[in-house]
Amino acid sequence: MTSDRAVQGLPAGQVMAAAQCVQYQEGAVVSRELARQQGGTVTLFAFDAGQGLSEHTAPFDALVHVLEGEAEIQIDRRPHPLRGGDLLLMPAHHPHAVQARTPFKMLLVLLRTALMLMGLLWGAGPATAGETPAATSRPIPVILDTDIGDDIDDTWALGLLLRCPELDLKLVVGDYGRAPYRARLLAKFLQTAGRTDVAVGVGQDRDPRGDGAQAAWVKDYDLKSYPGTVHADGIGAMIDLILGSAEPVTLIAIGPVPNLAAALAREPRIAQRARFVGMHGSVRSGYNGQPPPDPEWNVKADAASCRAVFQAAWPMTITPLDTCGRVVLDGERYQRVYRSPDPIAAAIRENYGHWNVHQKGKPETVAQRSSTLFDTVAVYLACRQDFCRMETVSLRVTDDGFTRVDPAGKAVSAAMEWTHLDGFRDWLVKRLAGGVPAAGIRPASTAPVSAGGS
Ligand SMILES: [Ca+2]
Repeated sequence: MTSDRAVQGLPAGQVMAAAQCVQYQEGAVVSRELARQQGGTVTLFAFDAGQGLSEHTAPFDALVHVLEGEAEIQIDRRPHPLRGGDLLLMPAHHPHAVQARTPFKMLLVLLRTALMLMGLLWGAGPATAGETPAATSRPIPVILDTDIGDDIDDTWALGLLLRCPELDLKLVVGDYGRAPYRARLLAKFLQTAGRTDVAVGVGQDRDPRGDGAQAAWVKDYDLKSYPGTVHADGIGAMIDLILGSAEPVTLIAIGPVPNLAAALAREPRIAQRARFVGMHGSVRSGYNGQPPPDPEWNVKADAASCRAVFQAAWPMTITPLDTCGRVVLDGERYQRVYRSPDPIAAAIRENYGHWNVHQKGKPETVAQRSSTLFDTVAVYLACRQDFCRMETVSLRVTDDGFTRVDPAGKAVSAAMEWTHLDGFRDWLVKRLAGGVPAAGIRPASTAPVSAGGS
């Protein structure tokens, strides 16, 4: 349901106490979006004492109005103490971080300029409530670290990533063993998608386990035939790309993370130059969508590596099972992808078929519905976060693969629940069915359009 009013959830013509519109939650950052228009958003935040938002950069100006409490906001690492009544402008493209000294509430006004343009140009359609492209005018450089070839959702996530013009995929690296098999899958998929500009990195193979469920799709594919670059040392390629990039790289991780732990051990400086977005953990809900949490596979498979990644200084955003475990496509939405002539959709469909045979699934399933598409949510979070409620939670990785809430743990921004799951499904389908040009194919003109023109 969409309202014509840009301001959701507030009665019109009624005076409200701003600070009463959002409530504190122990050990958490709670946010409530009050308004969303093409020109920007207005959001209320309530931070418990000690909570914060780790350093990040936004492509637009943001105005903070403190309602109550005390906080420190850093802009370009320079601290600014703030208390109730204060205003502060956080300029676009300058890294900033928020830390609550006491329980603290603020109103945040994001001022977009020509950002909507991108969604319109790329056929994403006009924004509806809960759907505004959080796209930057320049695509974000991305590395994908993936255990593609085990569960099938990595293949869907790679297809989605190639359909996100907000993201500029530079390098894909297979993680968690089966290195030659994963590299061949990645190379053939990229070649099929016409994206051989993307480099393939071979991950470490300390636990070779042969081929997996999609082996039939690459049985005749020779990695030497890939027209693009293949890095035998995928970990070194990640390090070089992160340290050599003029702007921060987004690392999207959708599998167990031994490569990333190895990269951090080899070159700790990468944590200062990249942000991590991952499909990891289980905070309140487990695999069945209910409490208690479970040891999630990407954490449990190599908890020591995951802990090293959580201890690094980079800002982290995750989709735990709480949100990603709920994404399945079926019905008309699924049919739009299943029947699409788009080469990426076709490659996903073929791989899903091979995977289903290997898993001894019912043959008719492939024509009816997807499996759970956990990893697609990490790709989504790398470019926008408006269909779910984000919460800053402090998490500790345990030896048995849990991500436990612990004030001494790593503060991560986690997608804790869907506010508009159908909106996400529609967005996913629109991209996977081929409604948006592949990233890397630019429209003829990307000249800025005045805000009034869109
Ligand atoms: Ca995966």
